[in-house]
This record gives sequence, structure tokens and C-alpha cells, in this order.
Amino acid sequence: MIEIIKSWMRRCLCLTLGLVSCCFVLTPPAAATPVTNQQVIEVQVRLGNSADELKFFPSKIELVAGQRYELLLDNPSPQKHYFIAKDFADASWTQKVEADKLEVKGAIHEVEVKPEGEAEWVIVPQKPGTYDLYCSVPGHAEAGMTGKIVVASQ
Ligand SMILES: [Cu+2]
Repeated sequence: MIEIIKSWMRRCLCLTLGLVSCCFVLTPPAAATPVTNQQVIEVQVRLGNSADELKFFPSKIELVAGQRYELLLDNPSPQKHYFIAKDFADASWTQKVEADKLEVKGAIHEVEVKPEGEAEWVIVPQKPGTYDLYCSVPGHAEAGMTGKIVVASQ
């Protein structure tokens, strides 16, 4: 299994995923309604920009608990960035992350997006709250590459 993952990741030239605590098991939420039937709302989040500003665009992402979203993460900047929102990820149900020819199902806490790369993270926030978002590349959060994910109740 590990070898298969490694070979997928090698093939995925423009983007790799930080597979922290990735379990490859689809864990449905306790809710009775299967969320996979629910309409998906697309939310675009840019990691940096072509002028190489160290910011998320937008830096405040507003979501509603129980709604299924496709977070379209892209990186138009000349360097790699991470989308890290551990508490948000812990308080959400991840259906899948898709990138190039790779699809990962299960718990994911961070996604690395390489220059010109993009990923689609299909996620259902489960718990209202305000969660921190940051990029863990040394110096980036300090320079302002941070944000908030605000999850409102239904
Ligand atoms: Cu960064």
C-alpha cells in the first residue's frame, strides 16, 4: 500500500498532499442524511498570488456547518504553500481530496500546493466555530499568510 501511495505521489508532478493521519477509509458522519447526495458549493481559495504576496485569498473563509463544500485550492505563486487548518479539519468530515490523477479519501489535516498546482478538497464542516488557517513554510505565517475559517451553525 505504501509503495502504491509513493508511486502515485511521484507521478503527481504539480502537487503533493501532506498525508498527515490519512487513513484511506471513508468515514461517514453520524448524520442520517448521506452528504454525498448533497449539493456541493464551490469555494475558491488561492494560496499566494502571481506577485508572490504571502497571503490567502480570501483570508476569511465563511462556511455553514452541515453543508458540503468543494474547496478549490490553487497556487498561482512561484513557490509552494501549505493549507493547514488542523482544528477545522478535525471538526469536519472530509469526503475526498482530488489532485491531478490522485484521489485520497479520509481524514486529512493539511494540503501542500506546489507552484501552479491545484487541489479540490470536498469537505463538510460539522462544528460551528472560528478556526485558524496558516501556511507552515518557514516565515510565511509570520509574513501574514494566515487566515480564519468561520463555520456558522445551520
Ligand atoms: Cu506559504
